[in-house]
Parts: sequence; structure tokens; C-alpha cells
Amino acid sequence: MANICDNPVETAADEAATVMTTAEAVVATLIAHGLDTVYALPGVQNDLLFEALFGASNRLRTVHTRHEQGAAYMALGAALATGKPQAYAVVPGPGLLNSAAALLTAYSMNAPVLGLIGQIPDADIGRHLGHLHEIRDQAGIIRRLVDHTVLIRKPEVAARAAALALRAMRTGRPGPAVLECPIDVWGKSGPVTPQQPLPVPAKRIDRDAIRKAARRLGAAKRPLIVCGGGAQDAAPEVTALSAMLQAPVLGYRRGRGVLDSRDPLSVTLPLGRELWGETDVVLAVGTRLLIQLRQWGIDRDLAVIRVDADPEEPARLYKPAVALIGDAKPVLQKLIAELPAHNAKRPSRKAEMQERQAAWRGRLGKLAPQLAYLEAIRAELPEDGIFVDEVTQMGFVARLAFPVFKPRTFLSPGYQDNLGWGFATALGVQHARRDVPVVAISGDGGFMFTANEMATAVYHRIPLVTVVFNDGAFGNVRRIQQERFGNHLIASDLANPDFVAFANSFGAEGVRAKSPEDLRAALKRAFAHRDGPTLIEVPVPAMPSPWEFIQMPKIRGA
Ligand SMILES: Cc1ncc(C[n+]2csc(CCOP(=O)(O)OP(=O)(O)O)c2C)c(N)n1
Ligand SMILES: [Mg+2]
Repeated sequence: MANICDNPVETAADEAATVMTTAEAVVATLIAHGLDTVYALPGVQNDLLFEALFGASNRLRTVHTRHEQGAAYMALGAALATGKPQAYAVVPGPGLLNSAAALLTAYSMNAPVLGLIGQIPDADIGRHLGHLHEIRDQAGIIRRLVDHTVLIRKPEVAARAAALALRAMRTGRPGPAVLECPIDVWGKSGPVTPQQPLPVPAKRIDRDAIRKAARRLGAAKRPLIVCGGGAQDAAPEVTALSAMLQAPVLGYRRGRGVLDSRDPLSVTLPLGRELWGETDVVLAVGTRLLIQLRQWGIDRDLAVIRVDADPEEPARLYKPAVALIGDAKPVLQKLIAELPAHNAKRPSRKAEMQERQAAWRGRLGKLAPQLAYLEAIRAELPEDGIFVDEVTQMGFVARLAFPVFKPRTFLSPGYQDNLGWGFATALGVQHARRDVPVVAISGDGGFMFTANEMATAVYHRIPLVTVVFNDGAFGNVRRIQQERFGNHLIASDLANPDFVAFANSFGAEGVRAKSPEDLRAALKRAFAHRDGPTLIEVPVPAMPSPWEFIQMPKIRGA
């Protein structure tokens, strides 16, 4: 991601220029970059943007939501599901702030989301006159949320500003960007040079570092690979390296699905921690490695090799033995080419891993209520179907035990872990990937954050299947209050609507499932219904705690 680029960008007028409005220039640039949808909620500052979107509606669809957070979460979901840039448009001030939790999540997840944010009249920015939706230092607020933001002040610079933002979103560590545009600038006309995608500068891969890494890994006795979200586009490479090194691949949350769960070398928590305790060389791909380094510990007997798009990342917490800077796919391809010259002969670890996986499955048995429902979902969700996780009892266990077969099919909200992201994000996932079934799970607490977007799902006929596990509580908080605070229950019991009637009142399918078998049958019907959304309510009692398997103690170092 490039640094803040605050200045309007100048382009030389040339003969290719055509007269158009700022809004038309931005819309044309989005189309030239392959975007096909803008998730949006309109308002007077952006009227001329919507006028341009109207004019381009056969090439760029506008999908409107019922709250700005819904628009931004949908763009995030579409970005996560496709790996491609996605855009949302909202009014300034409250519109921006309503979208901020999703923008923050996009930043934490390195997701390429472009925010198109309105502004008050250009000449009045910073004058505190009390314009509609005026907010103090909007650009400053945005700068705290994203790395790249530009205020567009005239049509001549608009196409290039959009192209630079879209390039910044794919450069280095990917991430969101924002374009602000004042109410009186969207409609201004001027000569605009059409802007094709700008090439992303190719990163030179350090050959010496590749050789060093290959030597270390080749000589390792018990190598381990740890994957984060940055490895999602390098699944074939990680799979090949895992086989060459007979190295288990640990993916938790954002790294799930990089190595197929059916491979005995594919592990999650808590077996991953046990392996972390034994390993001598770790290859960490596109992960901050925070849990491992902070929770599980590190010592001198463990050499860490980091692969990261962000040159700042590898040494942030702990100096690695080798840092390989670049996108995971090309870096790992080089490593795969170099490794055979250094690699030890390695017997298969299949039988050992199968045994250890089975032992941990046994210990996870105390989570049987959650596991039974997750098994029902896995049985009905096709291999390439997408599972959208939430901050709920079912989600916590899914992160540990839901089998994931392909990259980008298990979407979990990263380190924000923000309650309420799931339903609206999943709507964006399903909207961008109409070709596969998508299931969103949530608790009664999380679902109600964006439940209003059921109207969006119905209006745009988005066939998302949402399973709401209803325990009448912020269950996670409630259990902590019971277990750690002497049953001092406060702010954790909830009054809920009848979720089936709620869905039906929007014209959506609504069903209640009272057992894992019921859920399976309901899912089968829901996945067959492709013309609109289905909500499945599952009433559940309080669930056994998964935390002993997630917040595990140190296993290395002092
Ligand atoms: C934005 C945000 N606010 C608050 C929290 C704290 N929090 C974590 S879990 C939880 C309760 C979740 O309740 P529910 O969605 O019903 O799931 P359950 O635990 O009951 O399965 C809360 C409030 C959070 N993670 N994110
Ligand atoms: Mg709940």
C-alpha cells in the first residue's frame, strides 16, 4: 500500500481527452478496472455521482442498502470472495461514520475496498459553517482509517486519482482506499483522459534470501508452515511445499482453506500449538504470527522465515531468520524451485498426523453441540460453497473444526472480530459469487446488527442462507460473567423478535430448525432456493466454552 497521497493529481491534457463530469470520469475508471458493482446509499452530496451511475447502469450495477454499514460490509464481502477491488459510495459525515467499522475491518483484513465519500462544497471545507453532514476534518478521520486517500477537486484529475487509488489498493500490503469528492465537484465538466489500470510495480525477489530460506527449510527436522490471509492466493504453492517438506500447515481463521482440510497435514488450533512447540523451522506466509509469537512463545531453537507483502511486517514483533518480501505466490514459486537442491529425504508423516488429528478430535468432543450443527452445515454446503463466520459460539468452533476445502471459502473477520459483520458481509459475498451457495452463521446478537439488510437481500434477490443460532443472549459475554464474575449478569440477556416471522415479513423465506437433522433438511431446501434469501433460526441453549482450545498457554520460551 502506498503512503497517503493527499495532493490532487495533475494529468497533462492530451488529444485522447473527452469532456465529462468528475463523476463520469470516476465511473468510467471503475469500469475500466473491471469493477461491475458499486454498493451504495445515496444522498444529496452524491446526487451527481448517482446520475453518472444511472448513465452507466448497463456496465456498473448500483446495489443500494438500508444503512451505510451494509454498503461497506457488502463491498468488503465481495472483495474477500473475489480477491478483486470493490467499491462503495456514501454521503459524508454520518454516512462515512456509519461505514467506518466496515472500513476498519477492510483495513485489518488487507481487503481492497474503495470508498467514494461525498463532501460539503469545496470552498467551505474546514470553515465550520454547519453544512448538511459537515464533519470536522473528514480527510483527517479517513487518514486514520486507510493509507491512501485523495480529495478530488476537479474533473481533469478524477480518472487518474481513481486509478492511483485502485493501484495503491493492490500495491505492497493490499488494503482499502478512499476518494472524497465535494458536492459541487461531482457535476463539474472538463477534459478527462481515460485511464486504464496502472501497472503495479513488480517486486524484486531477493535471490539470496530465497536460497537462505531453502537451506534452512531443507535442513529442518520438523518444519511447520503457518498461513494467514496473505496465503489465500498461494494455495497450490503452499500445498506443494507442504508435501515436499512433509510440513504440517497451520491455518486458523484467515488462513483456513489454503491447504485442504482433508489433507492430514492440514491443521488448525489446538494441534497447531502442539506442533509449534516441536518445530525447528517455521515458514510463516502472509500472517502477523501474533498468536504464535505472543501467546505460544518463541526461543532460539526456532528459526522463523517470513513471507510478507509488507516489508515492515516481518520484524515487527520478532526478528526473523529470513524475510522474503513480496506476494506469497511468486515468492513461494521461487522457493519451490530452489528447495530440491537443499531438501532432506523425508518419510511421510501421514500416519503420525492422522493419529494426532484423531486424538485432538476426541478432546474437542466436549464441544459436541456446536460440532453437530457444523457437521450438518458441512454436509449440505458444497465443496466450493462459502462459509461466512461470525463472533458467536458456532463461529468460535468453526474456526477450529469446520473442514475447509478451498481458498476463499471460509471468511472470518480477522483481528477486529467485530460482532455484526457477518450478515451484511455475506450478502456482498453472495452478490459477487452468485454461482456458489453462501451460508452466513450468526448469533442472535450479531445478526441484529445488520438485520435491516434483509430488505436489501429481498430487493436484490440475493440467495444468501443465514443461520441464526438463538440463545437469547450475548452468549459469550454471558458465560464469561457466569464463569469469571460470580454470575453477575449485566447487559447480556436479549429480547429478540420471532426470527422466522421477521424474515417472512420482508418476503424472505424463514424456517426454524430445532436439531442438527432439522438444520440439514432446511439447508437442503434453502440452497435450492436461488431467487432470494432464506433465514433459518436455530434455537439453542447455552453452549460449552471453546476458550480452552483457543487461548492456550505458552509452549516455548521463558
Ligand atoms: C463490534 C463488537 N462489539 C462487541 C463485541 C463483544 N462481543 C463479543 S461476542 C459478543 C456476544 C455475541 O452474541 P451473539 O451474537 O448472540 O453470539 P453468542 O455468543 O450468543 O453465540 C459480544 C457483545 C465485539 N466482538 N464486537
Ligand atoms: Mg446469542
